[in-house]
Amino acid sequence: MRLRKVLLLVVAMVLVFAVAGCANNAETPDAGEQSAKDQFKGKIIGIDPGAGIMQATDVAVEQYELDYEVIEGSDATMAAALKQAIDTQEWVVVTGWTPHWKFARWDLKFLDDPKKAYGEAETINTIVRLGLKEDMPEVYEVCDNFKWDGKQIGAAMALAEEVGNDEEAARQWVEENQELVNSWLPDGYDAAQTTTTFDKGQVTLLYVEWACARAETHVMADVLHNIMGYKVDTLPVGAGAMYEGLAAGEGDAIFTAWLPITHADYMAAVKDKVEDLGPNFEDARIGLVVPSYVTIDSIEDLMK
Ligand code: PBE
Repeated sequence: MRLRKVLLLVVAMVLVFAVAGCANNAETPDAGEQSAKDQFKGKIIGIDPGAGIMQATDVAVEQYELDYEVIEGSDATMAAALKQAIDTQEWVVVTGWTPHWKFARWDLKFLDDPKKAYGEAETINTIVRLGLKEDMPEVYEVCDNFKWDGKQIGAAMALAEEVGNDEEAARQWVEENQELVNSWLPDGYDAAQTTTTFDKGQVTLLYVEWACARAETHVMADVLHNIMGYKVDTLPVGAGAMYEGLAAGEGDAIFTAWLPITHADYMAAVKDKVEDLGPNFEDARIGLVVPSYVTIDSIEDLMK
């Protein structure tokens, strides 16, 4: 009797597991039936918390009622997450912007933003400390003249990725773009001629480790150093420290002021203590970016 009971129990248990297993299988939908949120694993891959795009993402989460976790990281971790997902053809949604080399490397698209949580196209401006014009007129002049387009900054960013060293990549880019660099240089300088004496003074450039800012800053550092003969420090900091440092006179220039939207708060806090030299790049844009194979097209679809 006892043995039969045990056997029955075993059979019953096997049956229960089998049924549960079947039920489980039946409940797992095909990839096509999964919600967008499931496919994205409920995550938006973000960057450094100080970036304006992260504040804009908080606005987007609220406006579109997105039940997603925004993951903090950096430009580099965001690009790595993008690469990993694309390698395995999985869905991924990242905080993205242009200019950025990722659009040249992969097929990507911005999700439509009908509520304009990320604003519209804006410019990247050069901002200098007060007094630079009087103290270092040539530095002021080249900063004021600095301006390039998507192809030019795109090539500089691509070189940095390829070479793996921002300084070397900037040197190479400047050598390959002498005509444009000459249009920025004050009288008496020639992009074809580098110097070996660095006796013109010390210039400090503040930036954040965003691909575009790295390219802008190192190209200008190369021009100021190797062509114009200044000692140049390039200091990577957080976004807040970049603006505060410039306002406090700890830095001479920044080339990555996204205005009027993305850095509106940072700029408002220092606007009387710095000088805005205007755009060095037109048509910058931030938003949410996905690989083109992702079958949704709008931020509104993230909750579908
Ligand atoms: N970015 C790149 C920055 C500005 C430059 C878009 C990541 C930001 O969001 O603040």
